[in-house]
Amino acid sequence: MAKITQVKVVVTCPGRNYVLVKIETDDGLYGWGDATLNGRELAPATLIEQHLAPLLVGMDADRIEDIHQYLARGSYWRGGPIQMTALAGIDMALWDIKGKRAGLPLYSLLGGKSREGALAYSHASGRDHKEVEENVRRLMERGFKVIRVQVAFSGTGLRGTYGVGFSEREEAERKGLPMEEVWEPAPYLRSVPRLFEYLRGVLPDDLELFHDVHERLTPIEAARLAKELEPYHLFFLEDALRPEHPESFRLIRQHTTTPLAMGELYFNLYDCLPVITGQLIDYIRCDLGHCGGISEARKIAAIAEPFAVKTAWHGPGDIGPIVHAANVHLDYFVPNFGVQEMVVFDERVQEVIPGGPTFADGYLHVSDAPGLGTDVDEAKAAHYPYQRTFLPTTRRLDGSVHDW
Ligand code: KDG
Ligand code: MG
Repeated sequence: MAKITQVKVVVTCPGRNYVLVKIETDDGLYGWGDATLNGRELAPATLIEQHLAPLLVGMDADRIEDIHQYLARGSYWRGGPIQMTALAGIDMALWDIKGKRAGLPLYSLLGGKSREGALAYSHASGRDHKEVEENVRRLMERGFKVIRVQVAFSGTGLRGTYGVGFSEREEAERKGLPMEEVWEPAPYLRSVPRLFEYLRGVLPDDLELFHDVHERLTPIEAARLAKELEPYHLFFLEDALRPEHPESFRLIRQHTTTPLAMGELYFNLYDCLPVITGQLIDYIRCDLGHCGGISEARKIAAIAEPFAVKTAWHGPGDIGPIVHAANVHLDYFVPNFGVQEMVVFDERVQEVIPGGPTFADGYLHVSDAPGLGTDVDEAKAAHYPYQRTFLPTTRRLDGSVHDW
């Protein structure tokens, strides 16, 4: 028995906001988790501080699954990004403590290594084909074997598209309010196959490429895109549909063999079930920091295994090094691992949250340190107070709201 004595939330902004959860036990140990929800950071932070911390103090930190069930089901109000992000932060901190008590890295507690490193991907984008190619080549030089590519609609007059940044002038104009993309399906659907046609003509065959739709298409548009991309053999087509439409993946499947990935807007294993058990996707890519943490993700991976669905956990910069470390620990263990998204964190982030995964020759690694191997420098975190920021939003040419 290791009684929880304190649950503390640290919100810090070393370049971007992170919500960090520290749990301490009466045997002198502590663990850190990450409960960051991009653009809504104070919601999970407040939930933990005001509602969950008082429940946790006095509980046995060793009983992670029981605590998980208690917070996920016992509260009546269940699921959704805010609650499952808060739960993820707590869950990771508890696994960190369990690892420290056992003197074992998390991957060892899960069942041990199935591989020596986690195949990783990064992002290349650009205003036109040439710029995307140059950015892909930069990543290849650093050792990447799998690369996500996104391109702006050059020449259409439309502003912004997912994965291609805004100019500093455009950002300054918004004065801290959400950036607004203007997006239309027709030019988008023309631009993506043209990008792949170009890249496949100039890049080596063994380089794996893919694209993130970011849940913007209707089922029939997604089927058309996946079909037109088939000759370019994508590693996968990411998040083609909104999470509300799991059954619509069947339509895409009926038209193409392009592999499909989905999941960063699924918040627990029940959200994932239809696409996994229906074999409607090939990669499940939940966010460990938003789907209830390691406890939920390891079940999702286990359910996916017999349905030939591999894992590709979400790994953008808006979740911190603690979640990225949890990702790679699971990647080491999970037999049906596929690929791992990664970012290189700003030096300030690495100073505040040391011990995250390291990258070498296309693969990610975690250390053998007990628990997750990550830590938080609370004094340094205090130098970077929270700053309100928003995710961008998207409108169509007629001014109506579209999914970002
Ligand atoms: O906060 C939103 C981001 O996490 C998301 O836009 C990143 O789609 C994403 C990805 O695949 O990394
Ligand atoms: Mg994505």
